[in-house]
Formats: sequence, C-alpha cells, structure tokens
Amino acid sequence: MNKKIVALLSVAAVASTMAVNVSAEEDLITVGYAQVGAESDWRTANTESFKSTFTEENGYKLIFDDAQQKQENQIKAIRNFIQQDVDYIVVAPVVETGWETVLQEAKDAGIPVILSDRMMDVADDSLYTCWVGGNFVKEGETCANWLVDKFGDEEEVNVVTIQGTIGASAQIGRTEGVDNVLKDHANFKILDQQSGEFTQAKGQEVMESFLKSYDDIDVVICENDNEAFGAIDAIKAAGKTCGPEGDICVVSFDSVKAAFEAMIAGDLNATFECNPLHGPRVAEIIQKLEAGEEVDKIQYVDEGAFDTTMDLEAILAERLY
Ligand code: GZL
Repeated sequence: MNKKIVALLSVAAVASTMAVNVSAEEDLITVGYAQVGAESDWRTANTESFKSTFTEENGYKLIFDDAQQKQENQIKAIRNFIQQDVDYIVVAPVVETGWETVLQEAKDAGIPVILSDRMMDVADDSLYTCWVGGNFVKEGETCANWLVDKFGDEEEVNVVTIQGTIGASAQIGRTEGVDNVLKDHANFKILDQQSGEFTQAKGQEVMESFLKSYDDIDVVICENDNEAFGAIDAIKAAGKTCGPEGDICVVSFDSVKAAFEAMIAGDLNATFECNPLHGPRVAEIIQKLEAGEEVDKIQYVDEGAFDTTMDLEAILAERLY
C-alpha cells in the first residue's frame, strides 16, 4: 500500500483514539474530595471506600486531598476544586465551624457540596446539598447505656474521657450522648476529659496523664478506637490491667478490625460502631443529582455495638473494615 496512505491512515487512527479518550475523559464525573487526614484506622477505611468507589471504570475522576487534620488545608483544597471547576465537591469537615465563606464561593461557582462523615455548622444549610454520616449522639448514648447496664448501681463509678478532635462532630456528638445518659446516674462521676485528637499517640499521652492524676479510675471512654489502643498501652505501662477482667474498663467508638482484635485479646471491653463506608452512599447521591432527583438532607449510616459477650472471631471474619 502507498506509504502516504499508510501514514494518513495511522494518523487518523491515533486521532480517533485520542478523540475517544478526550470524549471518555469529558464523560467522567469529576469529584473533588477534601478528606480530614489519615489519623485513624477509621479514616483509612473511609478514604479507601471513596477511592474504590470513585474510579474511572465507575465513570468518575476523583481528585483527592488529605488535609492532615488542618481546616486551612481543607479550605485551600475546596478553592482548588472550584478553580478546576469539578462537578461535585465532597468534604469531611475536620471541625464544624468556619466554612461559610468557602461554601458561598462553591455555591457562586454552581458546584454542589456534599458533606460526608462530619457536619458543618452553618446558618444557611442551602450552602451544602446533603450530609451522610454516623449518628454521633446516638453512639454516645448507646455507649453510656452499656456502661449503666454493666455497672448498675455500683456505689461510685469514676470515669475519664479521652475526647476526639475538639469541635469535630464526632467529638461533640459522642460527648453529648454520653452526658445525656450519665447525667441521670449520680453514681457515675466524670473525673476528667481531654482531647486525644483521635490518634493513638495522643490517646496514650492523655491516659498517662490521667493515671498520674487519679488512682481510682474505673472507666476510660475513648472517642475512637485508636485512642483506646493508646490508653491500653498506658494502662499496662502503669502496671494496671484493663478489659473485662481488668482494673479499668475501656470502651471506644468506630469498631475497626483492630478493636475486635483488642476485645479478643481481653484489653478492650466494647466498641460502638461508626460506619466509614460512605463512598457508595455518596456515589448514590451523585447519581440521583445527575438524574435531577431530590436527595434527603441528612442521611445516617447503619451502626451497631460490639462487646466481649459476642462471638467476636465470627464477626471479625466478616468485617469489611
Ligand atoms: C467519625 C469520624 C471520626 C472517627 C475517628 O465519623 O469523624 O474521625 O471516629 C476519625 O476515628 O478520626
């Protein structure tokens, strides 16, 4: 075949492939995701849920940003998404306040904002389309009711709390939920509460300080599993014991796999679930919005509670996170 014709045909073939790629790229729904950070096992599972859902095969282009638990980084990421004119912005806000300005910028740019995991406290809730996450107050109430069942009318139950990042919805809600219940049980005494920033290292540090200040701690409430892992290390280092047979009862939130391992090892008494698998739920919302459908403003994920009375090995075998 004449060389010129071959050359022309191969250019045409490349051009058509590129055209297909360009149109394929243009058909993707671009999602900018401003993630809190990578502070806990829960967060890792939450990130993985988004990355495994928002793939090109599923019709998405995901632009992911890890804010390292800093609000200013999340605000920068959102502005970056606006500049890139993404189709949707998803945010897991590190704290509840300080978002009005950047949300207004997204609204002015005509880009819907979906909140995942934690909530934003804004006067005008039209600034975000909807929120998907855990019912943190209910988680706290479930935890406190479990403690009331366990300790009953024991004379005096001394409690310390290692809180999450102060101002985060999970911290606000869990603390509120525990208080809602324990305020009606005078035998429970909250000795102290301090933030462990949802990390294992800080959780250990806070528990070390509590153990130096108080020699009669009966319960430590950790506002996530990773703080509990740190608290357990601190309790053991102080020569005390924890778990169902120990000196100190340890309870926590999230219910990641490592929490099941800690319960099986006899270190952790109970964990109250906060489902991190938000990716598919957010994708479902985006598909509805693409189809011009209404979506519910507030969407809770399913959550349970686990303790050492259960068949933890069997449950762990089925856990997705
Ligand atoms: C809860 C989430 C919290 C988890 C922590 O929805 O915001 O943040 O409980 C994580 O593990 O750091």
